[in-house]
Amino acid sequence: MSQKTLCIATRNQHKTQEIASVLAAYWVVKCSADYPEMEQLEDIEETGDSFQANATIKAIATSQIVPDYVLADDSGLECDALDGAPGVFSARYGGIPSSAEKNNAKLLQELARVGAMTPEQRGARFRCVLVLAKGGEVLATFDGACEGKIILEPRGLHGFGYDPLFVPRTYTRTFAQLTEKTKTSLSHRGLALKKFIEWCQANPLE
Ligand code: ITT
Repeated sequence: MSQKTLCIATRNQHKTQEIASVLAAYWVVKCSADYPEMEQLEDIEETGDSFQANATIKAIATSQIVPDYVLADDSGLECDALDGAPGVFSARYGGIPSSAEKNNAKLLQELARVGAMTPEQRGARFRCVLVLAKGGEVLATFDGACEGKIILEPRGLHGFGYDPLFVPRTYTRTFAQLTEKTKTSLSHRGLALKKFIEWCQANPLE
């Protein structure tokens, strides 16, 4: 793969960091904030009812403005005991203005409210959908999921979002207690990025 420029269509610096760490070997990685022309774009409304729909909305809107290849990430957490919530509302689950603290507090409160207090009742997964676009056209879509469970109180200082509450299957530590490298080796985003890299190797871009 030659070193082309890839714009990560996100305002979430944690996502950009995780994605850039993996893709920097292949791409010159930028994010939406690196493009002055993006200032003309109002907040992109994520009106879809799936990660795929919202990642597509972000990828198309951004690639209509920036000249480079664009990769959008839509991701979130699904809890079995909450019928898949917070799902596409993960970023703002605890209300607006959003914060990880409010989201995590609401998640613990909701799981307690429905009586899901044992590890067996607290099954959950992170999902990530990545959409590659250029010039307003979708080129490809990649997804990844990571199964695990939600613990009773936050542990760890790394990562972002729900990481201090999520223990991946076969692990005892939360995502926030693992290094970024270990998290990425098993995470929803890491798995989707692996598919993206394999796709780029099979489909060299102009
Ligand atoms: P952009 O739309 O600008 O990309 P965002 O943070 O609003 O930023 P999403 O709409 O995709 O992005 O919401 C993703 C939310 O899901 C994120 O804010 C976290 O609350 C949660 N999330 C996703 N991936 C996560 C991860 O790896 N670790 C912890 N929480 C994660």
